[in-house]
Amino acid sequence: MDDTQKDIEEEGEMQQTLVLIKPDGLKKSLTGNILTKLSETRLTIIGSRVVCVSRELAEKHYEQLKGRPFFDDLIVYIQGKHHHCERVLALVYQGPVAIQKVRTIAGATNPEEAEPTTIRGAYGRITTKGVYENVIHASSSPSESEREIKLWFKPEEIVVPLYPTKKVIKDRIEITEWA
Ligand code: FUP
Repeated sequence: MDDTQKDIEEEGEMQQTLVLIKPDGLKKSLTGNILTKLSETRLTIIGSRVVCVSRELAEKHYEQLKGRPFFDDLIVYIQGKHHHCERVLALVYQGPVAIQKVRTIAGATNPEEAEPTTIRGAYGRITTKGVYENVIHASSSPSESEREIKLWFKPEEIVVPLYPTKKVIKDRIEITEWA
């Protein structure tokens, strides 16, 4: 039995999870603190990107929340428009029971209800408009993590093979290369 199989037997199902360090986390220079906290999970980072979030990407990411009263503010927030910092750091973590491990360290959605030692408890706040600026997103289930990872990452941006891929030849597509 190799080490990975041993981990799965001892610790549970091998999973991937999408983590977003949201614009408030970047603006407040919390990236290092958040990554240090997440390293307590002993999970492996298998992908990372700094992303300028378009409205389309934001709406697809939060598609299940469409229609909720806070939806429009949430889309503006995740695009960084509240923080003059239109960036999100997207990461994929992998390891046994990754989804629950990251959500436990992230804490409750509402930063006021989150344990003070969690990321959201320590660094989150609720704006006067009632939007939870909770610093971090973490996938909630295996089906959501697959949907979200495919939304935020291309296959070649993840360092291990995760999901089935296909080869397509795209004609007349303009790409930008280093000059
Ligand atoms: P979570 O899985 O913990 O990120 O929680 P949800 O998917 O329910 O919520 C997604 C985001 O919506 C939260 F990160 C913050 C925002 N939200 C609010 O602003 N107000 C609410 O009442 C609920 C969620």
